[in-house]
Amino acid sequence: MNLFVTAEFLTTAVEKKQFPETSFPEFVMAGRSNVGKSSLINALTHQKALAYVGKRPGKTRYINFYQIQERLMLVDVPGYGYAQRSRSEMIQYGKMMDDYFELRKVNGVMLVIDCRHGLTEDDEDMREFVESKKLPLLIVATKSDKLNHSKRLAIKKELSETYKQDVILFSSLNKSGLEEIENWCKKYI
Ligand SMILES: Nc1nc2c(ncn2[C@@H]2O[C@H](COP(=O)(O)OP(=O)(O)OP(=O)(O)O)[C@@H](O)[C@H]2O)c(=O)[nH]1
Ligand SMILES: [Mg+2]
Repeated sequence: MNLFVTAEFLTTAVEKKQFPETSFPEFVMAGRSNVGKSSLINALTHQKALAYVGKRPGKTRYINFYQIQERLMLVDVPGYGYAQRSRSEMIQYGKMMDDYFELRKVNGVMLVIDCRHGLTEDDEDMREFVESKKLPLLIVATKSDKLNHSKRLAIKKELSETYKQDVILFSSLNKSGLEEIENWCKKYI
């Protein structure tokens, strides 16, 4: 059975007191705005509109928790690098993310990047942060439908060699890579 089917929206949190009182293993999507984190959640849960997907960046503003029975949690967080945020929003965002990683039982982090752009400076910071917390990290290079087969192979090789990290190419349009991502998660439950 697919790991994340039967997922249901549980709650949205702006600050730590709104975090749910669950302690199931959580997998969280981190990444820049507009790379496709919410689309990845929809693909993993086999639902069309569980997480809100938008054409413009900055669609996910808060931390959204999706619960899978009494077992698991998928967590969608706002993307970083979204320029339209005010200074106070940026501070609130940083605090919310720090609290998230401090307080939750995170079993794995998916660092979602656009396969055409590689890791930005913000992504590098996130990668180092996750490494410092000794959490399992998977680089999900999404929008792979935008590249041809040989480009996809070359990018996967380059990312794996550069970061010595698990890398999966993914497309929320044709769902390639979906099973691989699920299998990665299964290793860390
Ligand atoms: N071609 C293609 N487009 C995608 C893919 N994944 C997401 N998109 C598109 O990219 C845009 C952003 O997708 P989202 O899933 O909302 O991105 P996000 O990372 O959640 O964005 P924020 O919530 O702003 O942080 C939407 O227009 C999606 O349809 C993909 O694999 N291939
Ligand atoms: Mg989103």
